[in-house]
Amino acid sequence: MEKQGVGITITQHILNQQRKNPEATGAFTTIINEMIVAAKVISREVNKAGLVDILGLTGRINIQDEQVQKLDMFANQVTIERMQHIGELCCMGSEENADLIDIPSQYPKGSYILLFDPLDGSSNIDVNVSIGTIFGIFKKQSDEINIDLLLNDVLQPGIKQVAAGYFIYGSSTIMVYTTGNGTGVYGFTLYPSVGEFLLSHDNIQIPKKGKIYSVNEGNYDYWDEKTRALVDYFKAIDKETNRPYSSRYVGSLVADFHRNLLKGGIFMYPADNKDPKKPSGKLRLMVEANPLALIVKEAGGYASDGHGPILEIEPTELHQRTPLYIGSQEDVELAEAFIGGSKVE
Ligand code: AFP
Repeated sequence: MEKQGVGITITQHILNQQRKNPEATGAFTTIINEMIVAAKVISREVNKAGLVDILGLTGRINIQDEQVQKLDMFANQVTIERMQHIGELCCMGSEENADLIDIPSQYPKGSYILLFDPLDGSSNIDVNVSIGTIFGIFKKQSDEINIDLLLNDVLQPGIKQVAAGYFIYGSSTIMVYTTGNGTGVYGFTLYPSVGEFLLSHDNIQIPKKGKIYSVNEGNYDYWDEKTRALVDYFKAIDKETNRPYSSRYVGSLVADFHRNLLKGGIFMYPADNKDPKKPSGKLRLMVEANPLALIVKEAGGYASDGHGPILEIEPTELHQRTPLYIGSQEDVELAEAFIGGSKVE
């Protein structure tokens, strides 16, 4: 018989996953459900951004020394306000806040830590290119409740994330998430007419090798020789290895990552010598690289800093940056061979 319903909703999917895990308490379902509410609100604002006076810069500089746009602040505030009352989080960390964000005393605290980039790719807001929200969730390791002492619990390697995901606000609004441990990666599309995220990408698997490389090649002269050799390799003509690769880069990590996750290929943000304050490149380990690294691993791909797995980096700071090579397993291993110096062309 033909299905009369709307398909599998995200809530239904999470509940099904939860039932497979006898230890699950439902906390995760609560966290994700509230993230979805925040994302729906952000998505609505992004969609009407061209119509109201919300575009443009606030003139403020954030902790990363970048100009903060109004929608970034809005997305940050909405996420904090939606997540602080649910009783499952002990603290949050946002790309937009220098310090950890405490849970106000009127709300109960839980044992999970939410780290997020509220609006990734925000320099693309004004030009209608897809932007997104990225998040990773850790479980607290200690019994600590004092916010000043919680940083040690937050600074865990990415492999310890209990879940990670992202929302893309583009031609449609999409959510992709994983709960790690071989449970797979699932994508849901927001159907505005029913107001629900419905399963649209079941058990996503990234091709082992791709044909796309994504990098800001304007930084070529800021890279070291090994990085340049890697990019030259992707561009060189060689029928046997299916080269040259195609170049695709929009400058929104979520959008570039999502395309390569579905089609295969490699996204890179290498270390460079453009800014002495950022020798490891631009991207942040805790709110960008780690969540996407867990997702790509679950989808059969790989994420590296050029020398080893992103997920095994022991963080030392909330806002630390890392070089990032992420995507199809064979392409990222090839990048490691170049960056590590074992492959030279
Ligand atoms: P913005 O949020 O400032 O637009 O930065 C986006 C981002 O963090 C990431 O989404 C992109 O992949 C990367 O920076 C683009 O950086 P470049 O403009 O240096 O290529």
